Amino acid sequence: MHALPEELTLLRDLARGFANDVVRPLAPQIEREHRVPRELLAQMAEAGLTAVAVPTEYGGAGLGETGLCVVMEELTQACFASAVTFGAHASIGTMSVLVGGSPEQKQHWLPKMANGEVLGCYALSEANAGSDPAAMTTKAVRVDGGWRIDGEKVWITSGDMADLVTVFAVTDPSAGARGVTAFLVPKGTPGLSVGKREEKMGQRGSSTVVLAFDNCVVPDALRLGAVGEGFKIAMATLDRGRLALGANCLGCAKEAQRLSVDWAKTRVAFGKPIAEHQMIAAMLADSATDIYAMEAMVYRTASMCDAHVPYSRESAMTKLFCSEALDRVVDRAVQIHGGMGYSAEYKIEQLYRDARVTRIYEGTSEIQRLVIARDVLKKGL
Ligand code: COS
Repeated sequence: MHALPEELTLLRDLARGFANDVVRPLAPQIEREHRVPRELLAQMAEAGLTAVAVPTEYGGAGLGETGLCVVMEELTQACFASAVTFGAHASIGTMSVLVGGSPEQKQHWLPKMANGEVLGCYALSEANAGSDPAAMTTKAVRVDGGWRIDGEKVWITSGDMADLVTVFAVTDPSAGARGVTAFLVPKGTPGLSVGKREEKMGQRGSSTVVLAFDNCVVPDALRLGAVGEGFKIAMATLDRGRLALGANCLGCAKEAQRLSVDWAKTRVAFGKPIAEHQMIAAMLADSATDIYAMEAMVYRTASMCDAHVPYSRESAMTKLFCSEALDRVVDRAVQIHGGMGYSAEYKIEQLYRDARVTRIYEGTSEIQRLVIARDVLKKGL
């Protein structure tokens, strides 16, 4: 484990205690019922976890993206779906308001998001605009005193649980990415409805739904950022989200490795624990090395974000590397467990399924390579 400053060590201990005492015992039920209870989010808020990355002037703990990564890493070790549900709110839900909000909007919403009174979510993707969100067709047109939003967003994590949706819509169809504007839509706004819920390969407890906007009118005061600035807000929020997702991957990889080490020390083959067979030991060594690199990337990039230096490329690198390294780690974990790694009776099978989507959501590996390559070609090394 890397060295953390004292306040983050305290946070890690708090998050670890919460993850082990509260989340871990619930994890089997969450997987069985495909549902993270809303009460769990309330307990996370009560423990102070939803406030971690919110600045102190808005009622938060001011521990930045580094603090958020610490929490994400710990929660994921106990239950990936719970960590993702936490992230839909505390990462991209809340951070979109921090990134794009006016001082008044931040003053109004962030304290409530920090204390869990208002749960956020982030609605960008559409059925025909996933990797290329500038191709979105959800539109917002000016009406008396505000904006009317029409369209459908898909793959929205916690869209059914959220009290406040950050949604991106086209306000100038001729302007491409520069014609997108962001809005906040509170739950209960007429015209906002929750549609189909996805049945997924993994992270089954985290809800993933369609959000429909039909003649949904919001006042101009709920416009987030300037007209035409929505795409940049979306991307800057994803810079943070991708980094936090790296921390999810790190947590999941640690859990898989811990289970693999325990298994390798106790499972006997050819008269000795399989850990004493060099081919198994080599797998453990490779996973340990992957985990070390993941940890280094997550916390280095988080420190860049917190120091307000440009980190989009590094965030994409972290997301890319961590999601692909996680795949290697869970794959080795299944291999080390042999038949038991393929059995639904053991957690490894779930971790293998939970891990797969990390190479897809919040930007596929291909998109991360595109972001990195563009930046390298523009700025050099
Ligand atoms: N932060 C702030 N602004 C950014 C940015 C970032 N990280 N990335 C891009 N922008 C700005 C650009 O500077 C550009 O602004 P100007 O028009 O003023 O120059 C604008 O946004 C458009 O950028 P670009 O031309 O690079 O847009 P593209 O349409 O080519 O898209 C990619 C860029 C592919 C990187 C983007 O569409 C993307 O990330 N796609 C994946 C989306 C995704 O992750 N979806 C998953 C679901 S969300 S949970």
